[in-house]
Amino acid sequence: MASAKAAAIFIEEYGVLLELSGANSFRVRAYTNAVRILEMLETPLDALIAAGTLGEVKGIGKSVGELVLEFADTGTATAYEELRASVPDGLLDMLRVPGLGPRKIIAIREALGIEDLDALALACGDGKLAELKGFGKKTQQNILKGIEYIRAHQGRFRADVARESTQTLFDTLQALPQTQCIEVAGSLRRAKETVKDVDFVVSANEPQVISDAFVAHPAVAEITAQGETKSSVRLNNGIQVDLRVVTYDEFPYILHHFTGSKEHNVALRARAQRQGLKINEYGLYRGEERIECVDETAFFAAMGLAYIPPELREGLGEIEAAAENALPELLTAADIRGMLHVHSTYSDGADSIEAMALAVRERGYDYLGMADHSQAAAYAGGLNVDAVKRQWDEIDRLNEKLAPFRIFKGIESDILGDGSLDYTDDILEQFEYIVVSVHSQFNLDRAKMTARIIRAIEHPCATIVGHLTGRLLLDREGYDVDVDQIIEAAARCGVAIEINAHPARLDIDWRHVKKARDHGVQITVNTDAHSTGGLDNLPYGIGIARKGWLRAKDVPNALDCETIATWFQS
Ligand code: DGT
Ligand code: CA
Ligand code: ZN
Repeated sequence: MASAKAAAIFIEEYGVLLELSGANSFRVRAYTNAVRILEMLETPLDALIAAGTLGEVKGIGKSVGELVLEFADTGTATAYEELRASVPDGLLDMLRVPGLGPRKIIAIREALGIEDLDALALACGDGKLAELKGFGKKTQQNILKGIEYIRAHQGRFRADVARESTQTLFDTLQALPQTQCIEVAGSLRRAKETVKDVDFVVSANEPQVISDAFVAHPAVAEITAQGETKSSVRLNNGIQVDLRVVTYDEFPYILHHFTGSKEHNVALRARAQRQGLKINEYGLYRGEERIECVDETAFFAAMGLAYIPPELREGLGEIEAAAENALPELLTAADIRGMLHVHSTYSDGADSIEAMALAVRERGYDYLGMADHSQAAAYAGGLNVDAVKRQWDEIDRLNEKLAPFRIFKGIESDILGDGSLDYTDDILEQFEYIVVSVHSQFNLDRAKMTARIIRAIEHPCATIVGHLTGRLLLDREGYDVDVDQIIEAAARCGVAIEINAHPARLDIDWRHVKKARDHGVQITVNTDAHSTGGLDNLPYGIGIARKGWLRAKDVPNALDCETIATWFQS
């Protein structure tokens, strides 16, 4: 069994591999087209397979149909595996460089014999790439920048990758009868956007049982350290997991220690010292005597501090605030009342407006803000004015049907090169809210990019700035923009900034969120869902909101339906 989405991703990968292997573009196009068909299937894929009618779907064809069947059955396909084995790994690494697609990679390989990032970086350094037809100096410079970015972030993982790939290992340890307490610690517990490794802390009477189960787990590819209380393993995707097993009494101290951050720990130790106390991994001491703490709350209280949520433990003033009992009451997932910035099949989403609305309602929210792509976004099926009007009609019908649930008529308007928005004002004025985002011309210099976004913010119809820097974590640096000036403009114009909850974005960066909040800027937490499944990315956005010290009152989509409708109008 397989979802149409999984099959579409599989066929898309197959098409990319085929193109990298030098197949002609006519053959490749059959797969690219099939991807779109799979994404838009009206009948569930499983039903088509069960009925044996997949091959009859227009645009699928025999070879794609066979690949999908084998994929649905086994999770892969022989033809795919053979093709994958014939393409050098280095060519796939090159795909991660922004601006390099299969066609350009093939051209580089043919002209210069380059098959990996190192050789590509050398060729850029020597100016060889700029001499190729269709490349030029500017492209060469951008490719080199892209390679440097990838190298600088090697060995780190996105939070969602870390979380999902370690989940079964965690569940296995949690289910052991010998396990008393277990938590994920480290940067993942602090809701960092990327992590170097994952840290588990466990308390148990028989530590060896826990350690044995840990290293014997089927997800483990390599054991890098093995002991009764300390072990480390590497999983198949390369991520390292560290395990510490302690006694029940020691658990709160070790949990705190391995949650970090290092900066927080150092600051807390200094404070403890001033109070005549001493902290180490295993306890909190006055002289030789350990001060007993049943949990982290008691641990902080013993130092005269309010409980500090893990997301705030970055050594950025949280200890001082806890001492004055001035920590914010942080936003929680339960505070969120509606989902803004959601896509549908009108542009590049995989699900209909109704399917998205039902999925949002099912998850317990009161409203949905549609925000499909605008007309300039041809690559993403952006809506021309006719499509916009059809969508408005459909939303009116759905609102009657689904009341009191409410769908707001919004758009994700491209910010054009000069900072103007993507429809005439008479159309823009009819949307209930507008997300403004940059999706083109990423390479403007800092001053031009900043002015461009500020001009969009100053448009009276702008409501929210989408994914402020356009970064793709570990893959693409954000465009160069003066965030302080953007925050100032957003505050002045009453425009909100989004935290894009997609785990590849988490943009605006949490390091800027508190500053925005302190300037009075409202911050929406948006999933930017392109399918119903995308709605489940919300927790990553909540984590970033909490890291940015946000309270429910700072977040417009924590407002109820009527109140946010009023906020849209203001
Ligand atoms: P990362 O790099 O994403 O793995 O980030 P963390 O924070 O998970 O760092 P990690 O795994 O090296 O260490 C986990 C925690 O252990 C860290 O947040 C705080 C604590 N820790 C590690 N090294 C030190 C240190 O030198 N001093 C203190 N006070 N604490 C440390
Ligand atoms: Ca870690
Ligand atoms: Zn966007």
